[in-house]
Amino acid sequence: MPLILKGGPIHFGPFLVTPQVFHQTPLSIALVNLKPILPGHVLISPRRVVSRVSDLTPPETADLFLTVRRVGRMIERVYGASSLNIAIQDGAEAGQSVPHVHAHVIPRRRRDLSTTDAVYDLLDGEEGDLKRGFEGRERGETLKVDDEERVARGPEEMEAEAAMLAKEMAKEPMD
Ligand code: AMW
Repeated sequence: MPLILKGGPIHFGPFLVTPQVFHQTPLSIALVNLKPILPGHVLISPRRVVSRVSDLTPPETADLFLTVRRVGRMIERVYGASSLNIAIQDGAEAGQSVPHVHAHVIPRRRRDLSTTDAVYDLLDGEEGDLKRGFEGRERGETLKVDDEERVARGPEEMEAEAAMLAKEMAKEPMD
């Protein structure tokens, strides 16, 4: 069943992601990832499409991190994790591929990757594309997203995960 959301279409950078959104506040959105590094890897963004953390207003900045905190707590519980990576690549040279501020929230378990810090290489893998994407955009090309090694998920899988996570968010305390 499609997730019904009030308030019209929601964009993540140039992408329409309304069916992938599992939580929203007046200023922030949380969506499932097209190419998660690990199961439960989600993204939190300001609702407004701006590239850099410095573009955010103070209320957007506060709301973004409050949303990261609440969503992170839920993700850790639902995916049976005991830690989280919370990461923002703020600008192309820092590895940002989608020019819309987003915090990665990645649930972590003991020995889930070859090394604990391998997650940074995997995030880094995304950034190669992001840089190419920005450079292409400057040349007037369509924005390319993501490394080609990880497989993009289909809309049905992402919608099902978003519906499951929306239900789990409803169980979270308000604070
Ligand atoms: W960056 O390298 O900009 O810090 O991260 C971009 C993230 O956005 C990656 O995790 C990538 O998988 C994800 N992504 C790219 N396109 C979409 C999309 N259409 N919907 C959801 N996530 C996406």
